[in-house]
Amino acid sequence: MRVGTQAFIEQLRTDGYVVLPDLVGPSELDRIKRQLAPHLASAPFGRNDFEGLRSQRLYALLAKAPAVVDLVIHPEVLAVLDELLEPSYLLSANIAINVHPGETAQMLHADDGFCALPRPRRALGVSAIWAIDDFTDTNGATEILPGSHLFGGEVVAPDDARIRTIEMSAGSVVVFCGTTLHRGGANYSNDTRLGITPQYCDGWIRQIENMALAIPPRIASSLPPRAQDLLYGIYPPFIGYVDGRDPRRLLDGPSG
Ligand SMILES: O=C(O)CCC(=O)C(=O)O
Repeated sequence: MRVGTQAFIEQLRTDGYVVLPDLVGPSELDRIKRQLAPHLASAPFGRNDFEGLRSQRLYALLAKAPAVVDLVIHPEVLAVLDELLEPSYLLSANIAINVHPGETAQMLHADDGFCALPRPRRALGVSAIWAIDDFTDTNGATEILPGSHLFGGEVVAPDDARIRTIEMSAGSVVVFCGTTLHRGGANYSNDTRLGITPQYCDGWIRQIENMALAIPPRIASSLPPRAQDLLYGIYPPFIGYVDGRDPRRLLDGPSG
């Protein structure tokens, strides 16, 4: 299904998510994996059930693996964001999640749930989860409850029959509303499952990761201007200024 077509928008509005298959190829995936490898070699397992006691997480990802920027600013994904969010949206978090064999399913949650505003409401964020390895029904693929972006406070059982496993080949991405209930699945296989999740939010909301410290200007300066916008952009007319000026003026390069 092509981004922006009527059928595409219909699915997004009805189900609260879409899968965009095979957007990046093997050589780009290899480049990303090579940059992540030294970090994954020493990353600890998660500190709680949410992070995953058998999962590794890498935060501040653009400072560790700059090749990930191609996922963060992928035009097809940004086209979905343009359908769902106000202009001037920001990158809120950007995490690599390596789910090891033996990991159990995460709790169902909504990524913009930290915005404690009553539901149902429009999504204040949008998340993408990129399959860096194939996501299968046994290796911990993301699971989603279709239509849950429209829920109020409904309680959903962890084994609700409506929950779908998002099987997709490496290089594909699932994009979903910040209000859509989802979780990382259990890994019953013998292999790890690597995913990367850039999460975006409206520009007036505080980013989950403190991007000014996680990806400081010396690193942001070498990223493409679109990525700089997503890290440091101003929400009009002036939310986010530094000393009264657009922070992108502090960066070297084309935007500086
Ligand atoms: O790794 C996944 O498939 C989902 C992870 C997730 O939803 C999260 O940690 O917020």
